Amino acid sequence: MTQHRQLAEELIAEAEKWDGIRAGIAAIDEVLGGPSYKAVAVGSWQTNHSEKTTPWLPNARSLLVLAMHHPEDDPRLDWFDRGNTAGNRRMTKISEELGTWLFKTHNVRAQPLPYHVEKGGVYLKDAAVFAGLGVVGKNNLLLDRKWGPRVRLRAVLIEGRLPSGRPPEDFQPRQGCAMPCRKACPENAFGPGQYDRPTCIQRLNSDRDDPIESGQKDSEGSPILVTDWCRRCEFACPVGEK
Ligand code: B12
Repeated sequence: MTQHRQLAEELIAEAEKWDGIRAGIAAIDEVLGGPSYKAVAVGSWQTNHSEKTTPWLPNARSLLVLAMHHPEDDPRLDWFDRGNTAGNRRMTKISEELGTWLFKTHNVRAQPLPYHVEKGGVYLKDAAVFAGLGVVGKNNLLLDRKWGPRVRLRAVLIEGRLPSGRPPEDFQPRQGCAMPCRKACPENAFGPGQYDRPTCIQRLNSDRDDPIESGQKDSEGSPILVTDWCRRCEFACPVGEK
């Protein structure tokens, strides 16, 4: 086994020690040449996500891609509160700890990337496909081999070039799919035959305008309100564990 292959395997194993995490390696060049970078995004999505833009680590050629299980019965991971979600905070912590481990054990640098592409992140579904974690389904979501669409994704830049995964050929959930996601969408965002971004944005904007009570109170005793984003196209999908 080459040194690089061994490092990649150790890094993936270290990431998968965390509960509910699957990991893979993608080549940056493949991700930057992927379909999302070629697509023209219609409709504008504004967020107040609190993240800093940082320049990319020089000489990084690989991405560690993390998929975190986001079960249906733990909606809190997705609740948007004070500039972030609990799920994103957990993934940032895991990414940082893996970066520290990699430097300490192998003297290789790593850089956790922001969530948003505009702030220096990458298109994460493409990254997950090229890392071999799954495929993009009819609901326009990454279908992880184990958990289907019920995952949240993150990427960490890795110095140097590690051997990467491949889009899985033996996992083809799209074949013969009856597309229940398309009927489940409350906005009929798949009405035109494929995912319509402006229609979906409309729905998520209305979720934001209509926050729910989190069950927690702030220091003054007032209920903390959070955004509970729509997940119907995830929940309707028969692929993977709930
Ligand atoms: C902006 C954004 C939004 C916007 C716009 C979404 C959009 N798709 O355009 C809004 C707010 C509407 C939104 C909605 C949702 N989002 Co969103 N979103 C993002 C974000 C930040 C960027 C996505 C983007 O702009 N893509 C570019 C547009 C042009 O392309 P696209 O529609 O995604 O389609 C591309 C891919 O499907 C890809 N693709 C298709 N087939 C194939 C095949 C191969 C081989 C490859 C390599 C690629 C590929 O190419 C398409 C373009 O041609 C990502 C995080 C990130 N950094 O990637 C999260 C992300 C995609 N969202 C996520 C989620 C969960 C959601 C929602 C369910 C809401 C929620 N509860 O969070 C819905 C689902 C909508 C849907 N069915 O697609 C998750 C997806 C997890 C997963 N399993 O895939 C991500 C990865 C964030 C995360 N927390 O992990 N989102």
